[in-house]
Amino acid sequence: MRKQLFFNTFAEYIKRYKRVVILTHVNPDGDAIGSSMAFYYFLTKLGVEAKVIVPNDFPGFLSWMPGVENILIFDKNSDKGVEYLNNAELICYLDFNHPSRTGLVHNDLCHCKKTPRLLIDHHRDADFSQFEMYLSEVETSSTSELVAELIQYHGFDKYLDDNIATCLLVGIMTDTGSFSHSIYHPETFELCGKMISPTVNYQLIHNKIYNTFSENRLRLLGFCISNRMKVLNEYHTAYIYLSKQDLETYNYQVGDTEGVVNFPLMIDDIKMAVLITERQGVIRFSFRSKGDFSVHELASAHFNGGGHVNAAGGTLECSLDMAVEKFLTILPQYKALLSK
Ligand SMILES: [Mn+2]
Repeated sequence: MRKQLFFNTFAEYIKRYKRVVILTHVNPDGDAIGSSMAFYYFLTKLGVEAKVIVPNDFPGFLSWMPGVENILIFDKNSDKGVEYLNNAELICYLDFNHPSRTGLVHNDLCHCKKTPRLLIDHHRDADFSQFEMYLSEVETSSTSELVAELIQYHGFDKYLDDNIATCLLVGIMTDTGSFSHSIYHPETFELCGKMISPTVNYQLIHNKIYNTFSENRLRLLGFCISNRMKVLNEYHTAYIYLSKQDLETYNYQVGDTEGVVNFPLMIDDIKMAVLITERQGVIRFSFRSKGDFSVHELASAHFNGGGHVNAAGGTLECSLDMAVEKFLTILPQYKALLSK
């Protein structure tokens, strides 16, 4: 569906539904929470009753954001979550496009297959046949930017307030690494410029997101770089691996490894950075790249994942050692692309 058509028809469309659920992906990040909350506020202003569901808890650095106390965290309160899903007349997917990205919600989502779906997302490979309405733009910084555009279309003067602006700025800021990547057009900056105001202070928001580490989190970052980073100059690649034991040593809290994967890219000539983490029963991969090397291709071909050209994720069910081994085994086939 074309963007303009989505914008033109949205207000009339959404008012047909009385009970709407806004759902985002597992391990929600700044864009997931920011876009979902801004969309929630917008729907409320349009007179549409909405509930926001996240599959599991969000990291502490997002806990100050407006309205997040009303988010239903599914794995803490699944009875209520199931009730919301079953009562919903419309389910909106924000910042993901496949039900498998919803963790524990997935199963219950399958039970309400007949409920219409709406999509607002910037990830690849969406199957549009499952959506009644969709806004899917791969070449956009974030889902928050899409929600910002939607609200701007209906009139910032009428609908933008400090809560919405704050949520959207968090989403765009975090998905672009503070405006350092994934920006495809100048409108990203223009939109942000319009959302900053005397009462929406960008510097303050930035501080709340990035400068609120615990001591343990900063020490874990130092440990990752000093003790757990391997640089493979031949492949212009660096990776960091973390065992469960490592995480326990630093009293790991949700979100503590957020951003760690970006650090190896600070090395000149490193084109791909990888964070390999041992989690409950699975090994999680996080990929980042500079330039046109697609970590999405690599993650979807070998690690049951995907994402964007410069940022992707994946998982393997095996030991940490085997996961590292597997990564090292597939690397040679990308040597030419990484050397470009
Ligand atoms: Mn996003």
